[in-house]
This record gives sequence, C-alpha cells and structure tokens, in this order.
Amino acid sequence: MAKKKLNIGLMGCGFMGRTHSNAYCKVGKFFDLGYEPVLKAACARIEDKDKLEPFAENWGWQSTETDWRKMVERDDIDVIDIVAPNNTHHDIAIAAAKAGKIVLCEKPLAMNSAQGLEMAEAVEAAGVANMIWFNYRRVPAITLAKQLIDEGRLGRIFHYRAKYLQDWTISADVPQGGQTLWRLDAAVAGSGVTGDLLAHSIDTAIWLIGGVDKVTAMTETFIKERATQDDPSVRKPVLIDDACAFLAKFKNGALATFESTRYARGRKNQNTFEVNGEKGSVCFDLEDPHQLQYYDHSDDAHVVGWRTILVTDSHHPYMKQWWVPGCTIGYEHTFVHALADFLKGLETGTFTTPTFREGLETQRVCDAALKSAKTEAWEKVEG
Ligand code: SOE
Repeated sequence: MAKKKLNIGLMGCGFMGRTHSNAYCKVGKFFDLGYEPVLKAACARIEDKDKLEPFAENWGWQSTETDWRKMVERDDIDVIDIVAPNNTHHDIAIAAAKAGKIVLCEKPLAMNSAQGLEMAEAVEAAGVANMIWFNYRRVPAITLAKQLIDEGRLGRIFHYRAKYLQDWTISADVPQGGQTLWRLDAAVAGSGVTGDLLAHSIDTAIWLIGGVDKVTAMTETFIKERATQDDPSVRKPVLIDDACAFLAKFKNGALATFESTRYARGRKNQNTFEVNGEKGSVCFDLEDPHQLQYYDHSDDAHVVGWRTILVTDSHHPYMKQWWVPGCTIGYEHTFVHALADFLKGLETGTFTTPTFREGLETQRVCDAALKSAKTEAWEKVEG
C-alpha cells in the first residue's frame, strides 16, 4: 500500500538534529508504517549557515531555511520538529501550532513551566498532534520495566532512586554559551542539569510510577565564572546549576531520590534508576542499556535473587524490528522508536506520549526543585 508522505521541517542542526535526522532516515526501513517522513527542509540561524548546508547535504534534507518564521509558513511542511536550543522552543512551537503544523520538540519542553503551559495550551487549542522527545522511555529495557510494573509484578511501589551523571564541565577552562556550549548559559538553557539531565529521570519516573506531589532540593554551581565561547576575553558569572539533588514524594505515597551532576569524574552519561515494590524490584543503568535487573520475591526461596534480563529478544519491546536475539542496539535507536510510535499514533488517531502536556508535568517538577533549592523548603509541584 502506498505510504502517506509527511513533510518534515527540522529547526536546528546540532547534536539533536543528527539524532532526529537519523531517525527520519531509518524509521521506515525497520518499522512497517503508513506514513513516510520526507526530509523537506532544515533550518538554522543565518550565523550557522556554514554548518547548516553540509548538515542538510549529509542527511538528505531537500532544502534549507535561515528564518524559522518562513519555515513555519511553508505550505509544503506538515511537521515542525524543534531541535534548537531551549530558549527557541516556546515561540517556534506556538507559531507552528497556530499554523496548523504537527509539533515535535526536544526536551526540556521549555525554559520554565510558564512557557511550557502556553505551549501545551497552544497545541491543544490548535488540535495538532505533538510529542516531546524523551527518548529514554524507548530504551527497550526501560520500556520492559514499564511493562513489568504495569503487569503488577512489583506490586505497591515504595521507592524510586534515580541518578544522571556526567563529567564534561569539570575544567574551569570550558567556556559557556555559543553554538555548542549553550547548555551552560542560563539565558539560553533555562537551567543546568535540572532541565538537561534530571528532566529525563523525572519523565521516566512519572511514566513508570505516577505524578510527583512535592520536592526538596539542593543545587550547586561549582565554577562561578567562565569565559564565553563567542568571545573568550569576556567572562561571565555561571548561572546554571552544575549539580542538583532532590527528595520527592509521589502522589501515590512513594518516596524518591534524584541526583544529577556534570562533575562526576569518570561518568560520561550514566542514567540509572531502581524501583522497589512490595513484590519485586527493577534496576536499570544506561551504561548497560540492553540489560534490566529484576528481583521477584515470589521466586522459590532457594533460587530467589536478582536476575539479569538480556533485553534483545523478539518478545522484548521494539526488538523484533531489529536483528536476531543477542544482537544489541544503541542510543540512536531510541529516537527511531520514539518516531515509530509517533507515526503509529498518527495512523491510529491517538496522540503518542509524552505529549506537551506530559512534558509540562516534568517541567513543573524541575521548577519546583529549582525553587526549593532557593527557598530551602519543601515545594509543592504545581498543577
Ligand atoms: C547533555 O550532555 C546531553 O546531550 C543531553 O542534552 C541529552 O538530553 C542527553 O541524552 C545526553 O546528554
């Protein structure tokens, strides 16, 4: 059957631009879908034109734009996919929704929850399909953890314990801002590890066990001043959180700890969680992404213990689309899975999660944590 073409307009051409471009190229080769993404146009600021042209040529984007408003107005674009820095998400997403486009957006949804609310309301008012790319939900082992929890295998959940650790900002010589280091510039990123890394952990937690009621947090900025990437002679105060740790109480009564830093020497992208329930536990570590640890208290007493599930079999989430059992997949596949789920959702008329509304829920937890770090008190999560 002929596939329906879906013309994509990509806003941005950095790291996330590559992960999404790869997903658009691969998804139809591995998943049987009614929609076929067409790489119609890629857009970046005029200052980034020398990066945009080779990017577009490499991935097969048919045309380029340097003005996002023009891209949003183009009649031959069905989907606006935002992979530009966080301070651009709000305006682009709202304009795209008003123009009737499907809107996809990288995480975090926005600079803060006030912006996030306006974005969620805009896509809902326009009635357009929308999704935020929390890709780690689509790691097969994490999706399997969700399946085990939904099947009731863990029973009542008592604890959630998450860590997201990196180490790339330890040197005081790393500048802030500019094309590649905007994650260190609060005016562009909104926050530091809270929005960039903990947003992933929070999204996974909410997906697995439900909404967060209140949090109490501490943050630290270890290096107080850095040179700017665009002009190394200019030094500016660092206004992002380099590290954040918080306690959370979930609406269902479960207790949680979340910790994130870019100062954990040796940790490049360690994203872990453990869930403890009455009947069992699961544990995941992105440094061993194809494994899920599972403890089942109902096992016979003489064999009970943690087991390692190698999540590569055809009966595991997403895996039958790939290779033969035992052959592993990686980081880039999580974006392919997110896109496949989204396109399936379009086919069946259901909005694939996480929607902007769910991205807003995560944003509100981030905001509450950042607020609590200032007030040094427990803060209720809005909404
Ligand atoms: C930060 O270094 C970063 O690129 C995040 O922005 C991504 O969301 C994360 O998946 C990998 O690390």
